[in-house]
Amino acid sequence: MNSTMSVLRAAVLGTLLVGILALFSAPVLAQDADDDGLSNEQEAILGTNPQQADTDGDGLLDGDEYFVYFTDPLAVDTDADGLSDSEDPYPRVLTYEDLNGITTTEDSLLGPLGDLRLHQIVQIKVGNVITIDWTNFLNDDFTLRETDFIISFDFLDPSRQDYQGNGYYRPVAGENGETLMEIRLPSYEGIFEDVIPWPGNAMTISDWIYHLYSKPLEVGQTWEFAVFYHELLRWGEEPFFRVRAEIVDEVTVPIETRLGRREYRAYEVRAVFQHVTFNDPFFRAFLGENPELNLQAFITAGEGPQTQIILRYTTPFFRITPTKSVGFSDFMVQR
Ligand SMILES: [Ca+2]
Ligand SMILES: [Ca+2]
Ligand SMILES: [Ca+2]
Ligand SMILES: [Ca+2]
Repeated sequence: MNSTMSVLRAAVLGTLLVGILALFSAPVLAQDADDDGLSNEQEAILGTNPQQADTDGDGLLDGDEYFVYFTDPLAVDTDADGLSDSEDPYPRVLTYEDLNGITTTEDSLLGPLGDLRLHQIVQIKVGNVITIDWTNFLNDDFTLRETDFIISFDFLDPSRQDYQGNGYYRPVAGENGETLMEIRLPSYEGIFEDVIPWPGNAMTISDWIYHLYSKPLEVGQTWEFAVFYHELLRWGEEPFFRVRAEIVDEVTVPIETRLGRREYRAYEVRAVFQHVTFNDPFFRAFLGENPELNLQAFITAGEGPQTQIILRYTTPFFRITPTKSVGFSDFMVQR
């Protein structure tokens, strides 16, 4: 009897002790010793110093780098363009996951204004794996000046030879001084080469979202611009869409991070991609005579360009398969 009582008493005491310890340890776990917006526990996950508010010494607090700027709290110059995170107008590397599982994309905006480049590594998996390493040399409004890229093809079919090819888009002057673009595009069928008329303000399919991202945003703003789509050119279609975009609302968008789910305030953008000249019966059947593609994007609302982060956008994609197909790719920033 006595021994049962003492076992019970020990168990009750033990439970109490665990409860008391939990009471004390909970605030310890949530403690932010250096007041940088990350708890000591979160700093352990990220590898930052819990006793130092700015671990990499670039002038931005560890917590702000992770949650606000999307930069690396362990690197002075996240995108390695020679400008430190605090002085870089576009300091971050954005990794997008295609929610359809077809494409992964990593984007870095490099250089100061006047020498702006988008470095992009894209991997497209449609059975075959295509990897493209792009550098788009951009005007300050994100229209394209010229491009250099390397494309690697890893074919699923063992009877096809894998290959790697260099490509480019280079502006050239036409006979009457008009702007033309010389294009060399390694593709499934080999190298595609052409010279096409180029509207001065056109951007590529991967740059259109940055055109909006580079601006101060408010609900009600609209833009019109031309977007170039590579694959259409190879299939003999007019490669340009006319796009009209409008900021229609302010919304809240959830995003998963290594430190859990966070809600971000964002602008909702509606964009209409209009293409009037599909000649190919496949595209006409799929998209109609005068197709309008209605796309949606979310761009975080912040104080100035350093806190504007593209969260999510949808873009038309044209799968590169022997039987062409058309659809939409939905991209989201991953942390
Ligand atoms: Ca901290
Ligand atoms: Ca810290
Ligand atoms: Ca820092
Ligand atoms: Ca930088």
